[in-house]
Amino acid sequence: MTAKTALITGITGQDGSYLSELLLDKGYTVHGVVRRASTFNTCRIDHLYRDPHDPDTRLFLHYGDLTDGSRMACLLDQVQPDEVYNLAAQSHVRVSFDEPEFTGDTTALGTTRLLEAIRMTGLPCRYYQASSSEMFGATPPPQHESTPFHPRSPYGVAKLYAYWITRNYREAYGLYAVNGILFNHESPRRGPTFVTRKVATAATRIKAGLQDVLYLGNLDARRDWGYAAEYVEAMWLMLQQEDPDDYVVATGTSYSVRDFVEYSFAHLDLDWRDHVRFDKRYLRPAEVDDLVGDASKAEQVLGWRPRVRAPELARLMVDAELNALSRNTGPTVPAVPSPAHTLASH
Ligand code: NAP
Ligand code: G4F
Repeated sequence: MTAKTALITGITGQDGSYLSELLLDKGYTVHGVVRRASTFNTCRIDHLYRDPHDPDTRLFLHYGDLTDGSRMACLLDQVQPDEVYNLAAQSHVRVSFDEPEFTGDTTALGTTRLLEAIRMTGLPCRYYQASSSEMFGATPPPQHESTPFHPRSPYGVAKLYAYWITRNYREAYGLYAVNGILFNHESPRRGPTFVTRKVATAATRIKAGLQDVLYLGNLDARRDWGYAAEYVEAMWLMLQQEDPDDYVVATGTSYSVRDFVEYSFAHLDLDWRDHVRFDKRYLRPAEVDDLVGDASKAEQVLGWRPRVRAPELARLMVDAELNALSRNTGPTVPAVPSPAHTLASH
């Protein structure tokens, strides 16, 4: 157990929820940055909520936004974290073509705002940047730490800026700052418009007779899909090393979207060809055709290895959807008091 304190941006997202669980299990006090919304947006971390009046509470939430640098500086000063995990981003590749300016502001410049806030407050904290395999884009696989970048979306370009500004603050100011270059990682907590979750949800609803058809875009794209709950361990390990460095985190395997669809439907004894239809609205102006990560550096230095691969991931996600459907609730919405109520009283 540790008495360390961590600050997580993007705590309400898929990875933020798994990372919070991991750090709380390790004895950390965890502070999360939550965007103000007109509805509660904490469903992925509701199960971690404890009444803040309870002296044993170790999870605290604060309103903040990566587009507001002075707020980030205030929070750092208030929280005095040992470790900062920057997971916040406009993270949807297709949406980044519709909102390139917002994506750049949040995903690229938001990183500079946070790093600059760390530099200005002079905190001796360690910094994790959520970099992405989207930065490799058009460069053929396998992709590793020295593979040239060729992003194919405003999101990929914004993440590449964030990657380089992180390296720049490490080189220029001696900050302990690392890039985790994570390949696609999924889970039952994945956002509903990413392809794996969209498929798992729809296949389960089709099996239950609640819908007939699933509309998808490019089925030929290939991804290196891993399990999010395993990937947050790699994030933590990166910040426990003596020296800061950058690491690829991946399974080293590649499957097409079609493969993932087939595994998901077959798990329910369904033939996907009877239900999946094409809709061009889900195509991107430029596609990333094939991602396969070489994570041998992470294995050698961090001792990190993936266990779950796409076929098992598909089954795991469908099982979670079945379970949620039988309880008549989303898999990420447990019926416990919400930390959003604490925020709402601020
Ligand atoms: P996610 O589920 O989309 O979560 C993104 C988080 O960022 C949410 O908590 C979101 O808040 C928050 N956020 C968005 N804009 C913000 C802003 N302007 N200020 C503060 N917070 C903001 O993403 P994820 O899958 O957990 O991924 C975590 C990080 O890793 C992201 O940076 C993503 O780009 C990167 N990444 C993901 C993968 C992957 O396969 N999952 C792979 C490589 C890299 P709301 O809940 O309010 O929307
Ligand atoms: O699930 P996706 O939207 O994920 P994508 O674009 O690979 O991005 C994810 O992984 C990145 C890491 O490489 C992260 F950095 C990023 O934040 C995000 O988490 O799409 C996967 C593939 C694409 O090739 C897309 O064209 O699935 C294809 N696809 C086909 N039909 C679809 C659909 N994608 C979505 N979202 N919806 C469809 O209907």
